[in-house]
Amino acid sequence: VNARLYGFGISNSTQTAKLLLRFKGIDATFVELRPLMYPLVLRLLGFQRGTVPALKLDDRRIDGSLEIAQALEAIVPEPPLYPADPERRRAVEEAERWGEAELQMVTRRVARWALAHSNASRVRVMREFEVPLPLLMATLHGPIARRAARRAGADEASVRQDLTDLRATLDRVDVLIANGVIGDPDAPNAADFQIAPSVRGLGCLSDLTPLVEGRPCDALARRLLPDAWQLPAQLLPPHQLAAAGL
Ligand SMILES: N[C@@H](CCC(=O)N[C@@H](CS)C(=O)NCC(=O)O)C(=O)O
Repeated sequence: VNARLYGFGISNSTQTAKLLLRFKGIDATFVELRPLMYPLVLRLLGFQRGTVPALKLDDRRIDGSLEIAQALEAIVPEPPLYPADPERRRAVEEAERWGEAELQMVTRRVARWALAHSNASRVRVMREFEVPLPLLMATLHGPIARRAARRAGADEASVRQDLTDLRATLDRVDVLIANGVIGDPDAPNAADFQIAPSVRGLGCLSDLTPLVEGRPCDALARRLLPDAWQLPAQLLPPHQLAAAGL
């Protein structure tokens, strides 16, 4: 098959699509989109949703990480993304849907709000990544960051709730591992690939690393995604970190 994946590197759902393609042994061309214009670019390319990941598979256009998993499973059944046993399969599908609909959004809201809520946070990121003219670039990126946060529904209150619930959210992933739904190194499944990037993304926010580090879900995320960026500390303000018990 001819596969072309549109996405961007730091996006959790793009990482899911990359893991799925690699697992199925499909050598896709990766097209890295720029954060500002990509919803429009994707629509011009004929995709419906304007979100990443978006996959062109021969003549088909597939939006969304869940849909990509299903399409790949249909054209390349081996190795399987879902267990053969019906009960185990239901558990994996449920975990995958939770990872896609809820966990992904936690990482997305927290990360986008961290960049949107203060110029000082953006300056820290620009400095960390040695972007030239960090003060100017942080200011210029303010409107982009705020719009991205709004699109994800990330505001003061939703992020406070995400942080209040964060330990319980990570516990839920650890329970999935303890119950054998995900985390088998010899037979990773669609839920592993859906959940790991969002856990990895939370751990990469240095403010939150202490909450993630050392957990079974952290080990799983690091095993599947050994290379990751690390964002500097103090992107989230103290009152929000207090909501997470930090
Ligand atoms: N649940 C969808 C979510 C995809 C999604 O929202 N991706 C983000 C990037 S991580 C995006 O493209 N957002 C579009 C926007 O901000 O307008 C999936 O797994 O494919």
